[in-house]
Amino acid sequence: MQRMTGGRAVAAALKAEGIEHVFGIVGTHDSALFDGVFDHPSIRVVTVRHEQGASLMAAGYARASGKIAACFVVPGPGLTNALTGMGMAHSESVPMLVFGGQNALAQLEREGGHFHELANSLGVAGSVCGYATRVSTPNDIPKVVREAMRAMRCKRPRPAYIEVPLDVQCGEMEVALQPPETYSRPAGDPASIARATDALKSAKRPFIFAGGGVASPEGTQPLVRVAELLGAPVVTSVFGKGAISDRHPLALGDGWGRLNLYDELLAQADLALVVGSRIDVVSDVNLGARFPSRIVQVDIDPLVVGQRRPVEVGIVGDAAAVLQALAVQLGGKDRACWFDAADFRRRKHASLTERARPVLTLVEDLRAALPDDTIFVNDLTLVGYWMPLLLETYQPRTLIHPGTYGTLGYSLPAAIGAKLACSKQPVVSISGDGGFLFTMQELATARAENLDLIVLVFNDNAFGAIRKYQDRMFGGRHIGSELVNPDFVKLGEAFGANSVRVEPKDIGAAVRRAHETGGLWLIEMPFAPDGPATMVPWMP
Ligand SMILES: Cc1ncc(C[n+]2csc(CCOP(=O)(O)OP(=O)(O)O)c2C)c(N)n1
Ligand SMILES: [Mg+2]
Repeated sequence: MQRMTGGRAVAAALKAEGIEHVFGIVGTHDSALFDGVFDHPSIRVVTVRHEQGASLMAAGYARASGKIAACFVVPGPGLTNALTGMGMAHSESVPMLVFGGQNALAQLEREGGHFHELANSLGVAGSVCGYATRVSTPNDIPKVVREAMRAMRCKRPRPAYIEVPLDVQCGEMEVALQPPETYSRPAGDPASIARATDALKSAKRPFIFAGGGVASPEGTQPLVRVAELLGAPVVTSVFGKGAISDRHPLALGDGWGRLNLYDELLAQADLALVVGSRIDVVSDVNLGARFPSRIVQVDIDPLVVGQRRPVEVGIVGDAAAVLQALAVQLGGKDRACWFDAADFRRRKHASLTERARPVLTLVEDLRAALPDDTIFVNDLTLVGYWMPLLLETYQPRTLIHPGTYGTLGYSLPAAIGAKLACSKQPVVSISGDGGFLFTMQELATARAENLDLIVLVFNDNAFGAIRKYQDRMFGGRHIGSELVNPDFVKLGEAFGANSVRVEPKDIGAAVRRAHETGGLWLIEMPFAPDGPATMVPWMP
């Protein structure tokens, strides 16, 4: 037991859990939290320029590394500003630990006109969290942080929210810290694993659909092993991109099959092994309806197993652990692949060249100019929509595509978070002119943190994807979709970024130079590609 304030108890618990970054903004109602980390050199405080930036940074941080960052926000507007990034993390199944300030305990649960008052703040935060609670003494804090860590580490990851009232932040008492704990996730029930093994062995033409749950360094090796043992081609969801290297002979790429490229595979396959994917609207646009009737599904979340399609065998467990067990059970020699993956890749490339030449060239130039471990972070922009289909990736977590919550303005803050988590890897943010202006003030954060970061802004002076949507759905009646923009080069310069405007043909040279020089770069390009097929599933 040690005597300390609630603010210091939060810091001690963060240190004990190995948390290294806090994103946030100080105010009267969270200053004691910030003060608590003052004496902890292992915890870096990153001051953001809007709380949406804090939570989006924490989301990008977790997507890029699997690590958990914390956020400190004031109640009321600080929390509601942060909710967008928390909603994003919820839809992406990534963790973050958000601490919200709150008025003193005696001032709660009545409309007292108190500063930053927000009715039902726990319900508000809880709607985008897997865990949300309020503490009532400093000594509650380590226990509650431990519960939140277990919720994030042992189940499907989701944001966690802990509310710390002012009198708890500032009050002192004896606090018991928690003993260290190794978090573990369920490894799957052996009987189900045995049944899945039999089903997989009986399939003649199996394929694997790998989602975000496999896109980790731990998931890659057993995924590849199972694919080789089965001779099964591997399609990934946008979130599973990189789970298998695009250089592997069994890799067919991202299955957001907007060009119906995968029809042939799906028509022939007799069993799908679906791992770590809820087969959601983003991964499902065309592919979903045509899965074979035999499905073996593995997921950490019992609600996801069988949610979209009936399954022959469902296994609730950590994707990497279950794949590891399946690899052992399958044993034996590698099977030859029943599908001509190399020929498929050639035909896919030819079809994409025909459909999307300008954007394909641009994406290939980008790829060639930067190292294999570069992390690309997309926004909801036309180039971004193409990226999962066109960009080759060689390791997990190197293409971060926004989750189904679909927050415009995601890319820059998420890229900052990714860079802070993975400082040795180059990071590229990809935005349109519209999305960039949602969160561009975080260039100040990137500067303050001295980050090497490449920010690409594709400028068509429009909410281009929506303008195209208006073309198709509303006979070209453009309303609200055309934009009057600032001068992006001057804007970047004002933030201290190296800022240039280049033509798309020069993108390779521009990013190579930015990468070699280091520092913060804003590269604007006039570019307005056609989008891939619609993102709206009900569209006729
Ligand atoms: C918070 C939020 N508001 C609105 C939208 C709707 N929306 C989706 S894409 C888009 C246009 C994005 O424009 P831009 O960033 O310039 O990219 P472009 O489509 O022009 O390539 C809009 C307004 C959204 N996804 N998120
Ligand atoms: Mg635009």
